[in-house]
Amino acid sequence: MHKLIITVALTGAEVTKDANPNIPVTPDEIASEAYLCQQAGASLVHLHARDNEGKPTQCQEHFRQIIEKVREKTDLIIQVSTGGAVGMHPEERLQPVYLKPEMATLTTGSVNFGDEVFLNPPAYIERFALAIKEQGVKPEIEVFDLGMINNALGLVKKGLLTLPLHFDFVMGVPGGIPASIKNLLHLVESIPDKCTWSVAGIGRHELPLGTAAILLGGHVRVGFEDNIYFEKGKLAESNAQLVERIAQLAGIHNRVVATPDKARQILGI
Ligand code: KMH
Ligand code: ZN
Repeated sequence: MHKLIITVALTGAEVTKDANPNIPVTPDEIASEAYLCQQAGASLVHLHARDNEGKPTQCQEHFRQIIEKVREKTDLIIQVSTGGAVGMHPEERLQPVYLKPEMATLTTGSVNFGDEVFLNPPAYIERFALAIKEQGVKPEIEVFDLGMINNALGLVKKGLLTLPLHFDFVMGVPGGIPASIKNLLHLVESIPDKCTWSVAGIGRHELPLGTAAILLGGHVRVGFEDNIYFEKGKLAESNAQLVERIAQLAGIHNRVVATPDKARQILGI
C-alpha cells in the first residue's frame, strides 16, 4: 500500500467561530494551524479564505496572503478551493487558480447542499478544468455523488483532464451521496486503475470513513470544513487534533504517513 496522505481542510466556507471558536480564519491563524497540522502528520492543505468579517471570499489577494504565510511555515502541498461558497460567480471561484498553487479542487457536477444548490453545470466544469490545465495545476476531483466520476471521465475524453486523476469522495453532505462504507466501496470501484482517492466524511462520518480509507489503501481528509467535533458533544480543539488521530490510527494499522514530498510523488505533482 502507498503511504497515507492526510489532507486537512482547515477552514471551509460554511463553519463560523460561533460553531467552533477554534476555527482558523485569518491568514496568520490559517498558517499557524497548517504548521501544527504538518507536525501532526498532514501533507496536503485544502485552503479557503475569509474576508475581514469572516465571510467566505475567493479574492486573489486574500489567497495570496494565506499561501505566502503557509509557505513560510510549512512545505505542505497547497490546494486551493474552486468551490468557494454556494452562490459565488464562477469567475470569482476561479481566482486563486491563477496564483498557480500546486493543486486546486474541481467539482464535476451540481449537488443539493443542505437547503441550497452547489451549482456546477457542464459549462462551468469545462471552464474550470481548462483554467486549471492552463495554469499547470494538479486537479483534485471533488465527488459529491456517483455521477461526478463519469463527468470527470468525460473531461478526460475531451482532453481537459489527464489520467491518472486524484479523486476526493465527499460523503454525507445533505443532498449528496450518503456516507456509508458500501457507498465508499462503490465509488472506489468506479474509478479507473492507477487513480488515487481520498475520502472526506462529513460530521460524525469523518472518523469511520477515514478509518476505512486507511484499511482500503485510500487517503484521508479531515478538518473543520467537514467536521467540528472530536467526538459526540465535544468540539475539536484544533484541526491538528483531528489530523493526529488519523495519524495514530494509521500507525496502529501499519500504514505509514506520507511526508509532503512523498505525497507529491504519489500524486504525480
Ligand atoms: N463550500 C462548498 C460549497 C471545494 O472546496 O472545492 C464547496 C467546497 C468544495 O468547499
Ligand atoms: Zn472546500
